Amino acid sequence: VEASIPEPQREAWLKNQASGFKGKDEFEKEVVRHVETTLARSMFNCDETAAYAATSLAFRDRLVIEWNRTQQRQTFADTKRVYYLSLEFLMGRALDNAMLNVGEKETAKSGLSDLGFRIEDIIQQENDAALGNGGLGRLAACFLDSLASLDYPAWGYGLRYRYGIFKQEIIDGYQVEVPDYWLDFNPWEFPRHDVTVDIQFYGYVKKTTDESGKVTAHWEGGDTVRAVAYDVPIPGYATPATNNLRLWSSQAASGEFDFQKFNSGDYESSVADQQRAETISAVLYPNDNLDRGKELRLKQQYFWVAASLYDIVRRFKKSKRPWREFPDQVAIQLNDTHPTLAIVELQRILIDLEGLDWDDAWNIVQQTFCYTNHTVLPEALEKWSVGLFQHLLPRHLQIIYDINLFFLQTVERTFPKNREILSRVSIIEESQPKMVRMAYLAIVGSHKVNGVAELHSDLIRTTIFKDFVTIFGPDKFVNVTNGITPRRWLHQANPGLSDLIATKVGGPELFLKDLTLLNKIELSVNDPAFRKAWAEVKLANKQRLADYIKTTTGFTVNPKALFDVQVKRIHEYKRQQLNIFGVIHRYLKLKAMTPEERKEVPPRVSIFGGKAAPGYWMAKQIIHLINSVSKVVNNDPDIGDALKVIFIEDYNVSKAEIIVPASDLSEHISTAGTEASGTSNMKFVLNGGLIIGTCDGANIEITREIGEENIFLFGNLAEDVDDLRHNHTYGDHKTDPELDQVFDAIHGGTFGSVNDFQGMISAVRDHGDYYLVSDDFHSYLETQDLVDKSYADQELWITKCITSVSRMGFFSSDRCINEYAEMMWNVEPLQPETNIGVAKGE
Ligand code: CGF
Repeated sequence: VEASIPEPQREAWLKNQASGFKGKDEFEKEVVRHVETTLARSMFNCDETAAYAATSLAFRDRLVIEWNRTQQRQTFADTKRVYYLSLEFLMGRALDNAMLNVGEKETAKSGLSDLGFRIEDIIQQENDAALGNGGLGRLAACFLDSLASLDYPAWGYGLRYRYGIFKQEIIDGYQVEVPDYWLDFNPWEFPRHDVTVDIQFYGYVKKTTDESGKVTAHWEGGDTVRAVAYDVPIPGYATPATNNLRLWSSQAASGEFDFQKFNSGDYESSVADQQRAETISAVLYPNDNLDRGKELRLKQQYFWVAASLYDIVRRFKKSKRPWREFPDQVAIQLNDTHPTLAIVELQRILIDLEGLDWDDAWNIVQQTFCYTNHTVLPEALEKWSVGLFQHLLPRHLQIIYDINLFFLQTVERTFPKNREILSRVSIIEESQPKMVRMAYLAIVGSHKVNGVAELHSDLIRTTIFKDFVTIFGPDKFVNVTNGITPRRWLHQANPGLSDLIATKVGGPELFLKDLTLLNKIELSVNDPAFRKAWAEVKLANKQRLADYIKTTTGFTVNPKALFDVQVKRIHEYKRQQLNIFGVIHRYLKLKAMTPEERKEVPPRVSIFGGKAAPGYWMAKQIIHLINSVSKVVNNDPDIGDALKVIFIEDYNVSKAEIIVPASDLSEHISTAGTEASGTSNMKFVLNGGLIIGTCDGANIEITREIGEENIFLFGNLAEDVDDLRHNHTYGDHKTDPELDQVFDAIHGGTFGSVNDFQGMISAVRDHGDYYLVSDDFHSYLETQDLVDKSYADQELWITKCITSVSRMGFFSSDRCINEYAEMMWNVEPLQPETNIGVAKGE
C-alpha cells in the first residue's frame, strides 16, 4: 500500500498519518479539540450534547482510520465479499457500541469524568438510528456486528431515511405518531458527495438489431433521480476490522432547483422536482409483516438496489476479471423480498449493458444471490401489479416475463402437461390485476433460500414454497436459525451480568467472541456466592427499570415483584390481546379475594411496549385497552402492589437495553406457526429471564437448548391450527368461559366505553377467532399459575435462570453468520494480519 505513494512525498505522509487517540490523556485532548474547533463551542460552555458530539467524533476518528485500513486490506486481498441488502437496519445508538467494540469504554469513562461528565448521561444524548420496524431490521444490525467481529469482508447496503420509524406518544391511552427526524446531528455518517449514481424511472424500451442479428434493448426516456452515498463505519469487537454500511439518499439529478421557474416568479414549482426526488428516501414505511403495495415503496426498492448494484459492479469491474468470475467475488444476500429487483437489475446490466448472452448472464445471477424468507403470513408476501411495473420499470417487466417464461419451460419439461403446477409457481399471478410475486422471483433467481428457525424453514418447505422444493430439489432450501449479537445484548445492555459471567469464564473478550463458553457458568449453579451475586444483578436491573417507569409514567412499581414483559410490535398474531385478557382475568380474581388471600399471590408487574402500524386499527385498539386497564388497575386501592400494568411509550432499541435485563418472565405467545423466529426471546433468556411461550419460531430451539424444565410452554401446536380454524367456521365454536368473564367485565364498562374495544371482542366471538385466542386461553392461564408457583420458590427460579443462560451459546449471531458464510455465501474471513499482496485496484 505504502508503495503507491510517490517516493519524494512518502515520508511526509507516513510520518503524519492519523492514528486516533491512545489512552486517556489523548482522548481528553481530542474531546476538547472537537468541542473547540469542530463544534466551534467554548470549552467553558460545553453541555452534555456537545460533550456527546465531541466524544463521538473522537471515537469516529478512531473508527475511520481502521475502516480505511480494512477497506484497503480487502481491496488488496481481492477475495470474495458479501453484500447484505436490507431495506431496514435498526441500529440503535452507536457510541456505546463503538466504545465497547474498540475496547476503550473505561478510557472514555474516566476521561469524561475528568472533564466533568458522567458517561451514562453522555451516552443518552444520542438519538436511536431507527431505520427499521422490528425483528427484520434489528437482525440486519446484529449481522453487521457479527460480520465485522468475525472479519468477514462485507458491506451492508440500505436507504438513508430522513425519518426513521415514527416516535410513539400515548395521549389519553391512544397511540399518536410523531415524526422521527433523527438526522439533526449524526456524527456516525460520512457523506460521499463524490459517490453518486443516477437512477432511471419510467420511460420506454427501444430494441435495435445489429448486423449479426443480435437484438439489444435500450431503456430510454423517463426521469432520473440521483443516489448519494453515506457511509457508516461498523466496528468489529476485539478486532481492528471495521466494515462499511452504505446508505443511499435521494436528491434531484441536477442537484439544483429550476432557476428559470424561480426567476419567472413560479417559486413553488421551482423546487418541486427537487422535493419529488428527495421524497424517495424521506421515510421508512412503518409496517411490519404487511405489504401495502404503494408506488413510492417500489420506487424506494428500485432506487436502492440499482444504486447498490452499480456500486458492486463498478468495484468488480476494476479487478478486470471476466464476468464469469463475478460469483467468485460477490455474494449478495436478499434480506426478505424487498431487494428482489436486484436480481432483475443484474440480469439487465449483464445482457443490455455488458452484452452477455441470456443464459450466461442468468447463470451468473443465480450463483450470486441468496434469499432469506422471514414470514409465512400471506399479508406480508410482497406482490406488485404488472401495470405499476410497466409504468415505472418497463424494461424490468420484460425481463421478469422472460425469466418466468424460461423458468416455466423447464418446469413443463419436468412435469409435462401439469397446468396446475405451472399456474401455481408462475412468477406472474394471473389475477385481476395481474401481479408479480416477488418471493417466487427471489427463489428462481437465487441459489439458496433460507428460513430463520427450524419450524419456519420446515413450514416454508411444506407449505408456501412446496412446489419449488419439488422443482429445485430440497438442497436449495436451508435453515439458518436467527441469532443476536452478545456484544450489544449482553455486554452493553447488562454490564452487571457480563462482569459476573466474566468471573467464571475468564474475561468478556473470550465469551463475547465464542458464546458457547457460557456453558462454564453451569458449574457454578450451586455456588451460593455466585447465586447471590446473580440475584443482586437482577434486582439492580429491575430497580433501574422501576426508576425509568417512575420518571416516565409516574407509577411506582415494586422491584421485588415478578416483572412480566411483552415488548415487540403490536400485532394480532403476536397476541398482546391474549396477554391483556389474561391480565384482566388476574385483576378480576384479585378483586374477588380477601386482603389476606391477596397477600398470598406473588406480586406482578405486567409491562407492555410496542408500536402499532399507523393504519392498523385493531393493533391500536389493543394499545388503548392496555392503557385503559393500566389506569384502572394501578389506581385501584384494593390491588396495591399485587398487580401493576405498565405501557412503556415509544419502545425502541435503547429502551430494550433497559427493559430486557430487568425481566423475570417475558412473553412470546404468537399463534403457533405464525412467528417465523422471534429474536427478543433469545435476548431475554440470555439476560437471565425465563419465558412463557407457544411452540412457535425459535422458542422451539430455545427449549431444545435450555431444557423443557426451564421454559413455560403452552397452547395448541402449529399442526393443529388449520383444523381449529376450520372448526371455528363450520363447527360448534364456543368462547372459553374464563374469557367470557373477561369480556363481560369489558362489556360492563370496567375499562371505559365498550365501544372502544368491541372490535377485539368480536374478532374472537363473531369473526372466527383467527388467532386462536380463545382456544389457548385456558392453557395460558394455567401456565401463568405455574409461573406464580415457580417464582415463589426463588431458589429453584435462580437455578433455572443460570442454567438457561449457560446454554444459550447457540443463539449468537456469530454462529448464524458462520452458517451463512459456509452454506450460502462461500466466503472466508480475512484476518487483519493477512498478507495483502498486490492490489488489483479499488
Ligand atoms: O423477522 C420478522 C420480524 N417481524 O421482522 N419478519 N418479518 N418480516 C419475523 O416476524 C420474526 O419472527 C423474525 O424473527 C424476524 C427476523 O427474521
